[in-house]
Amino acid sequence: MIRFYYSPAPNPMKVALLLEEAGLAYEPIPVDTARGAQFESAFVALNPNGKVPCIVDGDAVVFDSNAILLYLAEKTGRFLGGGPGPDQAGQRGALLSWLMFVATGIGPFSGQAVHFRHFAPEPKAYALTRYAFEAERHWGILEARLDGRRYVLGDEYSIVDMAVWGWVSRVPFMFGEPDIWTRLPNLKRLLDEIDQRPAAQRARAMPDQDRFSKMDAAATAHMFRHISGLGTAKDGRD
Ligand SMILES: N[C@@H](CCC(=O)N[C@@H](CS)C(=O)NCC(=O)O)C(=O)O
Repeated sequence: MIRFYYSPAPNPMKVALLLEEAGLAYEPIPVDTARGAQFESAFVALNPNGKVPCIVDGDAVVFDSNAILLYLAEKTGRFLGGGPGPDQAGQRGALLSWLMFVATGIGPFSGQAVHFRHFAPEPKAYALTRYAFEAERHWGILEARLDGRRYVLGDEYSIVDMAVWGWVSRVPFMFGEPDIWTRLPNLKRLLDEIDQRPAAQRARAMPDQDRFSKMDAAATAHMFRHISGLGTAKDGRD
């Protein structure tokens, strides 16, 4: 049975979706990041980065959401974006490129865009502008990619779409723009389509919201340790 360390945040939710899509047996283990559980030594021993998600599958410990997506897709041989065919190398190239684009671009810039718009102390104008600009540029690239394609890799639903799904519902909050979908209609179409999937509904229903603390002052102290001065994962403190 796979142990799945999670919270209801974008990166763990991608993995919840794949676990549900693949019908894998798993035990969800909540990590209350708003109270610093990600820095407890037992968890840091699994993920030295002190962040969710992380899975334990027998002898394999896998952290970082996109690594977990690839690990589970390869384990099951599903959602890799292309069946056997003449263009397998091309499909593999596209899968890796778009997955890493989400991992290194969409995720980090979106996270920082949310941070600077909603949580960072003043002065923040420069950082807010820079991260909003870069996040929107990355989302614009995905929007263009989805023009004339049902999914990011084409006709087949893959782990790349699941990686996008983890973040895309946060886009209006990220930019402080409820109407932003008028500029990103293909992304909204993808979000709506995946939201309709039973696996997505199970993934969203899975986290018991009562088990996770809210983003209050204690949460920001635990999550923004460069401000609060609390130790980091390196300290491995409980
Ligand atoms: N690169 C990592 C990032 C993981 C990450 O940032 N997780 C967030 C939730 S989406 C988290 O654990 N935040 C708590 C913290 O930063 O202390 C991944 O893709 O899994």
